[in-house]
Amino acid sequence: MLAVWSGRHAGHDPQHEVQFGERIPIYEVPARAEAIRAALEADGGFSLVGPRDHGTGPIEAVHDPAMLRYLEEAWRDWEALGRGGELVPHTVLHPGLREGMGPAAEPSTPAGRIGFWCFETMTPIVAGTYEAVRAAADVGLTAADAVLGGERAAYALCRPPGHHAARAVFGGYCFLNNAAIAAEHLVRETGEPVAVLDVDYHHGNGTQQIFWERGDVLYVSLHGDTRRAYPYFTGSPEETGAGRGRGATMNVPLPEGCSDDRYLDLLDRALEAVAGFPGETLVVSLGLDTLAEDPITDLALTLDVYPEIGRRVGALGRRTVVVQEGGYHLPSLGEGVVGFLRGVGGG
Ligand code: SP5
Ligand code: ZN
Repeated sequence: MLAVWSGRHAGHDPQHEVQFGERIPIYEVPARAEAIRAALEADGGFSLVGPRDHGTGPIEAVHDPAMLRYLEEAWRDWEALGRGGELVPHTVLHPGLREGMGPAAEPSTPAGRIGFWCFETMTPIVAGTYEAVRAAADVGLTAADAVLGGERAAYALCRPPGHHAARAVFGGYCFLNNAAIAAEHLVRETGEPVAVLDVDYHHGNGTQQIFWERGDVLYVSLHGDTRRAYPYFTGSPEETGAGRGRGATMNVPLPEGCSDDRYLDLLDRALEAVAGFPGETLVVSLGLDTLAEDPITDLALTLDVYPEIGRRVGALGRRTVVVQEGGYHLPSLGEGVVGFLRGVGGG
């Protein structure tokens, strides 16, 4: 199987995230991507290639161009103030602030701008962030090109991840929504509907928001029930899309301690929705943070289940782009990803 990756992810290397007012070591680290790459190489069944530069067009088809401009300028403008370290917001634009007064304009200072574009405190910007997020988007797009060129499946080792990034806001370790950018590229190139299946532990609020009113992109997600789990404000089963997108969003909340068997039963429901949706192209947002050992989540999946999840996804018979999202238990990441991909590929 073709696996696309870029070494430029390593420039996004913040040391901390701020959780509940505490500054703790960040979970989303470069070693994640290195562990996965090492496992793909050791396996021998993957050809690793670099990304092709797709420019800003496919990104701006999904995201507010002003947010992309902000990401490009953020670090330089912060440094120009004589600041360094890691750029994290100290205020964010809560909707209640301007209730009844119309939308805010983008502020012009670094302190104001980051709170305008970022929704939380766990997604710091550092010197290499912009290069890394542009590379991650290109990694996803290049994997999408591979299936457009006739590959049955391709893997995009994206880092930083993407599914929490919405059209005009970023957060959740995510800056640009690599899976949504790839999905939209596939819709435009094929003229056909595309399904997105999100198996990261967290609800892909960004992907859901981007395709909320789209009838030609299905979004189906299994995730820790957001009544207890991040990102808290989206992900309920009552959310099914709007306008032309009515019925093209499906959320399947998972209970705390969810076992392999229970997970596979719920996965089958999600896969039924994909099978009933037109089109022959699938994008999978793959997170390994569903694993029992993951340090930030609360399910009970074992490493043995990922090949079976992959096998059931592969049994849909659709050409498939697998995009890397989360997963924070470093010792298991490589085996989990390789197991899933071998399942998809029938290996
Ligand atoms: C892509 C992705 O997986 N993003 C995840 C972002 C989640 N970050 C916040 C999690 C806060 C939950 N608290 C965890 C407690 C750990 N003991
Ligand atoms: Zn996650």
